Amino acid sequence: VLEEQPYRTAYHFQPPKNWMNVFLVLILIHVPVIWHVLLVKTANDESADPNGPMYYNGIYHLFYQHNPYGPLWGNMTWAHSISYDLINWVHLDHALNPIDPFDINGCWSGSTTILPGGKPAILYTGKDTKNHEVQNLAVPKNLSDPLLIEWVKSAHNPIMTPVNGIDPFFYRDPTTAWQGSNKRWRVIVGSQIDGHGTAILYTSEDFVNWTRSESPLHSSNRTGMWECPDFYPVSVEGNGRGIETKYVLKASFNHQDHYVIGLYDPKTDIYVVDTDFMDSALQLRYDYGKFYASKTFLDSGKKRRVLWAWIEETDSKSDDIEKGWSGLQSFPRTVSIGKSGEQLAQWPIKEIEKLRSEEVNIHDKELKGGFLLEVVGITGSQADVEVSFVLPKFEETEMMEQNLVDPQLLCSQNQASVEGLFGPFGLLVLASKDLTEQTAIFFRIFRSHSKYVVLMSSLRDEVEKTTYGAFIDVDPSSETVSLRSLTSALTKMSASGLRKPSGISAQSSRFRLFIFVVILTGGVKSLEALHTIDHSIVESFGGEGVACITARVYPKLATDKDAHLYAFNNGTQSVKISKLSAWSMKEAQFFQYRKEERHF
Ligand code: DQQ
Repeated sequence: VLEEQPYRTAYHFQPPKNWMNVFLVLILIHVPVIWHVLLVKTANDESADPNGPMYYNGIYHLFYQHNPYGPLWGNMTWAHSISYDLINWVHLDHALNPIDPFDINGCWSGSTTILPGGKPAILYTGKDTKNHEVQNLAVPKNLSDPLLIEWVKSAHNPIMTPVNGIDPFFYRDPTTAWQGSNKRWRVIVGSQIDGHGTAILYTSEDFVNWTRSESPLHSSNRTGMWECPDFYPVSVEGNGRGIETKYVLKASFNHQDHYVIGLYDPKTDIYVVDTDFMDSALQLRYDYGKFYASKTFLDSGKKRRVLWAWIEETDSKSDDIEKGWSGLQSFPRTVSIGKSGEQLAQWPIKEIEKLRSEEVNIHDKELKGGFLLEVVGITGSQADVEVSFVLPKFEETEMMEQNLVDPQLLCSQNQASVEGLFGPFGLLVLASKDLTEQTAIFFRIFRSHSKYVVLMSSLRDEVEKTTYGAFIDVDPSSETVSLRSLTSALTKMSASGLRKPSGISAQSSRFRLFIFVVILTGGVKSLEALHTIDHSIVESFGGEGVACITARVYPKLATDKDAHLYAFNNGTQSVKISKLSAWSMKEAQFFQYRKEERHF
């Protein structure tokens, strides 16, 4: 199966696909239920935006935009899966099907809210008979069902409509609702008004009758339509003011998820942002690679906020038809305010450690300029890698000619093949033995005015040539910058050793480039990175999670047992790997729930 499907992931969430003629029994200990479940074939699956993730009565629910009839976008339906650990999943029946006049052309994105008394409710966008966007309500059919399998749509639908200047084609994706100080419910809906991205604010007493507020919660004349807005509190340690609560507003536009942080007054609904969308040089984004239509939820059990996102394919539509599926969900990440108090920090949820198996460690290994070190003993196509580099003579860095520019541009001019002083150094993941195929994730250090700049990059194949870049703003007192990435493979590497890289070349037939630009304002001596790799996806975390880059990679040679992992240094100066820990990753379990086989 894996040979036929080298790009299916092992531990990233995907809808069911492969039919296996085995009967599996899953015993779930949290409820006195034994389910008999069967993996069934559902060829042709498309999955997109995560919708309404929630933690409810000890169970994680994930709904998502899903095309049950084909591998491309269309026939939008809310698919529904549940989990006890956010790793292993049971796929349930669809929660919302587009069959009513107010959603006949699609059940588009939305959110869940847990109402007082523990009653969950879905707010979602329906494409109605005229293809207009309207907002609808649905609630569980039977609250005593621990799995909340069936949902009923409200008789009052649609409960919000595009009137008074709202464009019916730019009006969608209601957020999780929250209560302001007068206990009235608030919700925002993404829109574009006079060409400007807008979060239209509504309030309600009863969750059914909604009144549009005079002013939107926020808008920006620097962007167009805001899709999938998200709005939530974060605790920030104020300068001598103790802990204060700030609010994050995320909007999806330009194929990217941008956020702002600000102060929200629950009495007046006035939201004042620190720096507006597209204003700062940093352009705050969750991820500087492929990462869209994301949504967070409060995990009240573990007291953390968890982030999901749609990771689209970057191959062609005909590739998607051939492989019979498209779309992944990111590995769930915790999200909180970073050390600077100005950026969010993300990290794969701790449960990822449950998936780690074989472990390899490298300590205090010098990587001379121009050398390559193979990391052996783990499965390179299915791995989690943490690496920390130390820079011995950090003062001698190259000058950057211009002021800081777009990190993507900066990096595309300084690819892994271009020799520098410090860097490029980093990892080659999903690399073939002869290095004709590789994904390089690397640091490159420059001095810019009084700052050091570190580029972190990765190379990809010919499908999409986009290079990704991220700035990392580092606390001057910190001596460490961190980065992490996750991968997935099947065989163990057999040999280790240092040898001169011969194939790190921009002319390589298949390569990909990610960039992390780290702005160092202090005496940073070490650089850490975390990479998670899973067959066709690499997620990298830098700067202790303030800069993340996710990319899809479609190796032809470096698949499964033929995927290799290397550390490399293509600069002239030596760097030292102070520590590298890599793990093979186990597969997550996915089950298909079948109603008739549920026994109490
Ligand atoms: N996807 C949904 C919309 C949303 C978009 C439709 C974002 O509701 O705006 O599938 O990817």
